[in-house]
Amino acid sequence: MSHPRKRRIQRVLALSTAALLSVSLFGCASNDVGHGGAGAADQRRFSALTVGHDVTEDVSAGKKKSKAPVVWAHRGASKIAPEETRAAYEQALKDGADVLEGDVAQTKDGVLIIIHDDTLSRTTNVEEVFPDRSPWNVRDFTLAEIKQLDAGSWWDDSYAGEKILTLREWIAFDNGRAGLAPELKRPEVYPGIVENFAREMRHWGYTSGNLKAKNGAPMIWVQSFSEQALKDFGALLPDVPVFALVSGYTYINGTDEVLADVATWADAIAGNPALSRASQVSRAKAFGLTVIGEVEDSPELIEATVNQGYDVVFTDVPDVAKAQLSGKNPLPHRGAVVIDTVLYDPAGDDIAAEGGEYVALRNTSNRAVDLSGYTVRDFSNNVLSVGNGAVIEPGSRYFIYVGPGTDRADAHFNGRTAGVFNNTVTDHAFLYNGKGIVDIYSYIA
Ligand SMILES: [Ca+2]
Ligand SMILES: [Ca+2]
Repeated sequence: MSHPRKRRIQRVLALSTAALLSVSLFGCASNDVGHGGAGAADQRRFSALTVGHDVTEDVSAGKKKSKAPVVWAHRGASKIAPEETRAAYEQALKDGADVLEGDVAQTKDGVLIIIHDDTLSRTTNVEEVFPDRSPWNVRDFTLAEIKQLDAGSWWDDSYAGEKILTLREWIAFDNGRAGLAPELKRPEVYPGIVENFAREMRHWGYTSGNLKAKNGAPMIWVQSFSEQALKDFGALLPDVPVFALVSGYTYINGTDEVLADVATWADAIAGNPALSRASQVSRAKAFGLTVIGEVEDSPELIEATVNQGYDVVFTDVPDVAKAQLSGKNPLPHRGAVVIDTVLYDPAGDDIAAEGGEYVALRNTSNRAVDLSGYTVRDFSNNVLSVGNGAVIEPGSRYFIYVGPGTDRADAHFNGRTAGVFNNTVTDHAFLYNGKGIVDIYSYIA
């Protein structure tokens, strides 16, 4: 019995050698989304199969059409509401996300739940509720204990009472409205997670790449950083498309041999649009792989992702991505104050008295702006305050330091003891006022 993925790659190799195979050979093929190839001669099939839907870019200018990438909401709308809660996923649906992403972990009593970190500390009040249970690893708590935790207050008091969802609650909540992209966490941490998860997929009937959500997106993509987990899962449910997260630039920057190998056991690879080039994206597609961007959040980086030809925009801010893709204003709350720069890797230590990491804001107007109510968050949702009563002068900059120091007319110090901005690959900073996100700054370290 031939493995579907192996069959797929054989087809793709045949395509690349037999230069001009009739498009119609594949054009009306089955809708096996997850195994969609994308050789140059295979474009029509790819368009029909991969995710995409046509958007009209400019009707008045003459019905110019192009395929829009699918938008995956990373941990839900995770820069508006607490990540991986019902609130974040509800917001993502409201924002038009095609696919909801969530991380699958396993409780002490073997229940699959949706949480990103290996510990409960960052995104719940576990340290208050269970003060003696350090280091608060997810795997050391039962579901009943985890359900006692508040998974919303850490983000904002208005989300108090949000709970960590079980995988079943997550799937039932979605109810097929959007596609789902569950990420399997490491089997070394959660023994048996792959088999447990495969049982759940069978329970829901999510056993095929042919399934579509009500919004037209592929119903199910399974992803993992663990190659072994994906191979083991593929052996159990070979028709469910899998996405190899491993090292977002490795595969797309790999040799032809590397891509040919990964295509035998995975249907999609990640790329980092801040580092990749369009030719690398198209090359990976020629191996039959769907190419998914690493998390991209600023309108500029989302635009780059689209222009490089990625199949999926994977983002914390599905509202921004959807607006950017449809030619609307991606940041409708944007005002006079913007993020000018992020000093993520200062000379010397990241944290130093009166120095170190900072975010510089810039006032693009000719009037002073009161910064009351403004905050900055980093990619990991650490919050930086701007300082009570701070004012940014006309045309001037104002510095938000991460570490300790004495506030000045043009600077506020947050007194943190560790840096928050990544010194490697891509990272993002978000500026909020009372209305929402007013600017997003993505950088390549
Ligand atoms: Ca994830
Ligand atoms: Ca740093």
